[in-house]
Amino acid sequence: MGKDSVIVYITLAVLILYLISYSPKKHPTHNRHRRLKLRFSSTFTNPTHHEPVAFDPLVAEIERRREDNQWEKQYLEHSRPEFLQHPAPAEESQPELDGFLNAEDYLNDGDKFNITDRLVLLFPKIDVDPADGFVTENELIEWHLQQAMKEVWFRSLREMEIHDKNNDGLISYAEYEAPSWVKNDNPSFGLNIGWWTEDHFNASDANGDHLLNLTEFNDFMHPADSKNPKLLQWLCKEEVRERDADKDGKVNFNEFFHGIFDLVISHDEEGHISMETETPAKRLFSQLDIDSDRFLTDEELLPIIGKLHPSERYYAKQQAGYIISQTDLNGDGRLSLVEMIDNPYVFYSAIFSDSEDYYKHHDEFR
Ligand SMILES: *[C@@H]1O[C@H](CO)[C@@H](O)[C@H](O)[C@H]1NC(C)=O
Ligand SMILES: *[C@@H]1O[C@H](CO)[C@@H](O)[C@H](O)[C@H]1NC(C)=O
Ligand SMILES: *[C@@H]1O[C@H](CO)[C@@H](O)[C@H](O)[C@H]1NC(C)=O
Ligand SMILES: [Ca+2]
Ligand SMILES: [Ca+2]
Repeated sequence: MGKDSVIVYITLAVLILYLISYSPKKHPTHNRHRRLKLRFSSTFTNPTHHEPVAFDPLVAEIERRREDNQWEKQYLEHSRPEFLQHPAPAEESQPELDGFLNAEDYLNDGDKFNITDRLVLLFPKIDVDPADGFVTENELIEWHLQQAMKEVWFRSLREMEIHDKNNDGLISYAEYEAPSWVKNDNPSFGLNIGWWTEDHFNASDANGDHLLNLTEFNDFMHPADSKNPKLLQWLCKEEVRERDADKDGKVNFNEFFHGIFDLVISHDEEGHISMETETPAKRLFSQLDIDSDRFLTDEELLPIIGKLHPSERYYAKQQAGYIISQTDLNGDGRLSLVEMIDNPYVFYSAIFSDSEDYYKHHDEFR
């Protein structure tokens, strides 16, 4: 080793020590560097649990690959450090991620994953209706919905591969194995009693061939997002069964008020119903009680089933609303590229290491 390189190394070492000791104080709190953290989703073990989708499709892709056991294995076996040199692409093509020693290091390396550049790249993809240089709440909702749908299909496809033992692209009930927590006799699981049963399976089988193709299987996994009337009816029946405390097969006002009505309020997108008093609950109850027998049947619950089991659109709306509230600094209800670039972490909040609380209220759903 030459004398010059020794000097270079010592200089570097001093510089690094200086940076380590000094940098935390240098950054103002609101702008401190926050480490982006990949999530391991629990949706895999409990598919109806909901988590916010990644705003950035590239992050979603990394998360998906990282969750994928095969990729995980591949990435341990074939880590190829040369890929660490490759920056995130400026165009749509996905980078070779297989070799990244640590995808999180990649996300947190400003030279490879520059959040400003990502937002500049993504902005015109979101600003489409119309493309006027501003991102509206509706554009954000559509964007998140697209990302969520990709996520949902990916999960259903992977789940399908696990269950489809004869590899014919269809699932029979014999092939399907309900998750272990379904069979668990633990009383705390009692509420979920009808899920993943043969009844649930049959209702998902739209064309009645006793097999689920990917569309039907995806509906099976996400009944609230389904358009299949048989499945929606099953979901309503299931709702009655869960709420029916006195086991008479119908929902009376008390059973409606404590359980169903709270959920309707918390998922009311327009915020019309806000008071938690009996009056609006009674009004809604009598609206739903078509035959006025003072009980709600499964058919009568159909109009509000989307509020009891929020759809992906509901969550997309929630995420869009959150982003606007945090980012729309001039209060005109829409986002300019400058506003987005000034608040980059809002868009990556789902993967903040310190974001765990933001979406905690989602946990109430199975
Ligand atoms: C990201 O790129 C922008 C220019 O596009 C640059 O101004 C900024 O310093 C870069 N940030 C990092 C962390 O490298
Ligand atoms: C589901 O459908 C199959 C085939 O028609 C039938 O044999 C089975 O009894 C049904 N199961 C339930 C729980 O309805
Ligand atoms: C599954 O079958 C339904 C008809 O029951 C059809 O509309 C749908 O396109 C099929 N999905 C796939 C992925 O083949
Ligand atoms: Ca099969
Ligand atoms: Ca009852």
